[in-house]
Amino acid sequence: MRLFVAVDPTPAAVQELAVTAAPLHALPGAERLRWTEQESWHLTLAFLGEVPADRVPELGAALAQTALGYRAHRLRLAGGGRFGDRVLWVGLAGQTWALRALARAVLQVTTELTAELGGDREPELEYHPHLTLARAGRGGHPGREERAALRTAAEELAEFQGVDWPVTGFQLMRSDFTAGRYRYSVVDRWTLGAAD
Ligand code: 2AM
Repeated sequence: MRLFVAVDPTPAAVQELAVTAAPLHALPGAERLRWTEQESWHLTLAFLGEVPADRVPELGAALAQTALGYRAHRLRLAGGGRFGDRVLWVGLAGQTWALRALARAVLQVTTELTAELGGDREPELEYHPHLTLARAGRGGHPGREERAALRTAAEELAEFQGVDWPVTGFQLMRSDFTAGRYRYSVVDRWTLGAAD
């Protein structure tokens, strides 16, 4: 199964972002972008790709151990930008160092497994915490209108400062491609356990 590890913003943070992002859908060309659904908004800590079901228990045990070593922290959704002409994202502010440390630890644990499995994971570039709002280009290169919509939306998001919310845990997510799109479901969830 196709797996990734993610943190979910709280419903209040999601709601606030939904209100902020709504006008962006009306930008010229925005209808050509593939907007992510509010119900699936997440911050990816690590992407694993295909993992056989029989390896999930050992992965879960390693992630449970990781969770014990890290503290709850507070983040805000803030700012925005784009990855090239492909992805519109919202950024993070607050105790991002804590999220980065957690992502590093999760990546280390998951890399041990995925390196052994091979698979379609992309080489790890610098970790850039973000929430993906929209994607451009269906298979091919994004057209001029899509690129313009992505650029304008990124500019509009630059000043966004969301409410403060707690990161209390993370989850192992499963991604299934059905009826023409990816659907996410929670495989397991762990609470951050280090004492203050
Ligand atoms: P992103 O949207 O936060 O960038 C589930 O598929 C999530 O895993 C996606 O939302 C994406 O995170 C990330 N992801 C998907 N395919 C990936 C890949 N090949 N390499 C790295 N991350 C990937």
